[in-house]
Amino acid sequence: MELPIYYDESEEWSKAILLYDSALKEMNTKLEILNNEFKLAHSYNPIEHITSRIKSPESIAKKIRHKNRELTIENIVKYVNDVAGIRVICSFSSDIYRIADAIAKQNDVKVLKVKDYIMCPKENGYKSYHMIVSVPIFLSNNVISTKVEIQIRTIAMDFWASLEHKIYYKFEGNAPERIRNDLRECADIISYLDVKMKSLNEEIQGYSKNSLDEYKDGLSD
Ligand code: 0O2
Repeated sequence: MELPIYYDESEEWSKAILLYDSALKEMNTKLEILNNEFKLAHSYNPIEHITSRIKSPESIAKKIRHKNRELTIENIVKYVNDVAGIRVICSFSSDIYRIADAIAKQNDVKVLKVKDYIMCPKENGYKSYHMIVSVPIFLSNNVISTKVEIQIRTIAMDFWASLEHKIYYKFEGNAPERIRNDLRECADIISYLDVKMKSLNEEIQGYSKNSLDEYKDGLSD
């Protein structure tokens, strides 16, 4: 990993990366367990898929500069909350809060910050639920609390965010007004789609085995 930091700090940086990587592993396991438990209880997977990443050195350096901080490991650990990032993609919007609550309730997880861009979407239309948490990482001689950013969103929100991200980079943050308006319109369509899909799913879940059999009998009459 090439980060323009002082050469004599590189061992320290390797240790930081080990901690971030371990924190991602911990969170991945926690989320997988929750997904399996929900599947057993509700017969469907609330989590569609999970991705995780360690932030690129360029991106870390850019964020530190943006925060007007000197590029030191101490500042990165203190001020860059998303060096370790995990993205949880859910099928339905109701699953987002279920997952977030279940994570927040775990004794070893400390919620440091929440940004609910679903209740309060960004001006551009961005929707997602963000949590900064810390988890303990057990090393041979000590335990170190390590930060992870968790982004939780629906498939539809993720679809929108990936296109917006591409557009943002293509135009270096200055997309033409017509494109920005179209994106906001798409954000509204996506919100409508999420509401519709959620109520359809609730309706399907409402069918018990008996009422399904009655429905099928009615079709064959
Ligand atoms: P990348 O390349 O995805 O890593 P903080 O110090 O935590 O309070 P920060 O990091 O600005 O401040 O917090 P915020 O708003 O929670 O944003 C963190 C991440 O959310 C971003 O990381 C993006 O991944 C995502 N995000 C936030 N706003 C938008 C948006 O308008 N559009 C899209 N597509 N994604 C967004 P990075 O580091 O900016 O980028």
